[in-house]
Amino acid sequence: MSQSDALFEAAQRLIPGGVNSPVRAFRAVGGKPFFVARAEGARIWDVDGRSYLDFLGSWGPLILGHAPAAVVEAVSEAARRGTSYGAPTASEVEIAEVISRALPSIEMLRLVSSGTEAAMSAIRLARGATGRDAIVKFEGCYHGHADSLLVKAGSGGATFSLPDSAGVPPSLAALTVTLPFNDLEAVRRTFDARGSEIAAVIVEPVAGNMGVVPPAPGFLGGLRELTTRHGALLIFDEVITGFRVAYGGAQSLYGVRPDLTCLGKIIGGGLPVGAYGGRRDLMTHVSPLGGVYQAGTLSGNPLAVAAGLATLRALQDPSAYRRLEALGARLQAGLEGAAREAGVPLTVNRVGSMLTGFFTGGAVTDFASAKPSDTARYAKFFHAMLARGVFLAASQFEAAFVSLAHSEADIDSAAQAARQALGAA
Ligand code: KE4
Repeated sequence: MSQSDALFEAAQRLIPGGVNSPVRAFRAVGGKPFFVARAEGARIWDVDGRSYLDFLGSWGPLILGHAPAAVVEAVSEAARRGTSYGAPTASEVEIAEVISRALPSIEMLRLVSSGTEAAMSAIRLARGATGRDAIVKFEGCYHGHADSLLVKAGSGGATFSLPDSAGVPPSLAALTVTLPFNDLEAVRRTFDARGSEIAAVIVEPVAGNMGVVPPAPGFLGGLRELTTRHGALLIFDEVITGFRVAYGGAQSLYGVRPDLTCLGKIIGGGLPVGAYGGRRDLMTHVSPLGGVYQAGTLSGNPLAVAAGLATLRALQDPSAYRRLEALGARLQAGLEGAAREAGVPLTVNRVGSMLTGFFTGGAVTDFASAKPSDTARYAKFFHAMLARGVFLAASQFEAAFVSLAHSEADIDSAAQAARQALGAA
């Protein structure tokens, strides 16, 4: 028995599914997860000594790759001064300044410890600031596991949603409307019918959680216009896209200014950090200034902030995003070429260094067009790539990520592995 299998057996006795986050259990692709021994740069090693080129990057945070020297040094140095104080530190002011300068829509922000906390808090703030209860989200977009966001489209258009998890009260789910991503007409109809009840629209400006789906031209601008007209707030969930698709996030790439933004992943550099922020007149509703309560023992944790600051500083290098774009484009071309040679239908959606290869022939512009993807084919591809030393997301409906630690040779190796995995070589 491999070390990974032995660890997985032990883990399953104590941890649901043997993992601390469901998607790590490989349920969507079959097989058993490998257990990680260490990682460095673009590579990750399992406990049985096998190594893989890593295109998961911990689901997004590791835009610099694994264990970048600047991050390791910053965290080590911070740890020597203590790991948590429950009292404010200079580094929290510094990262707030860095984030606010990068995303000017964020005039004020609060650090939390996960993307879930960021989205949950932004929703509560939107409800508290507007005095309204209804929320609009989009099918296939994921904003963490807060009750109001674990919902699925109800039957028939703009009716309110149903719980998408046991334990979510139908009465709470009913306060969320779930609409098709990129369908501005559906949003318009919903506002015409219920505009005065809607506190906010929350959207991944580039969807990553149905696989990568870019916004249709005019979609984000249309959301901005509709929410403003009806007195609702526009929340961009940039937990993935923040500092990923551009230093200023998707809001800088598409030129649409949200009222509130959720951040996570990259701003923690691989340690637990989330943030929500936006218009000052909204953020002043947050405790202790206003009546919207939110708190956290480890919010702004000095080690996590040190990792985040070191990461954001590295991304201030103007060549960083040109390189991420070039590497992302190279990987997309490699995957498309492999599929073409093998005669396999593959639609690759990409924004910068985040991309998804959907095993379908048609365009993928929302969850309805993503769902017909051949998930069995993806599972086979995932394991064939793993066997060739390439680690992708363990689900068709997730994103792959390229980091600044990947070389052109790494990208070409992955493309060659894809040609073999798809039977083209
Ligand atoms: P966390 O609570 O997992 O830090 O963030 C929740 C979240 C919020 N918003 C967006 C757009 C997100 O993508 C996420 C989390 N992403 C998932 C996978 N795409 C994290 C992986 C996991 O659940 O283990």
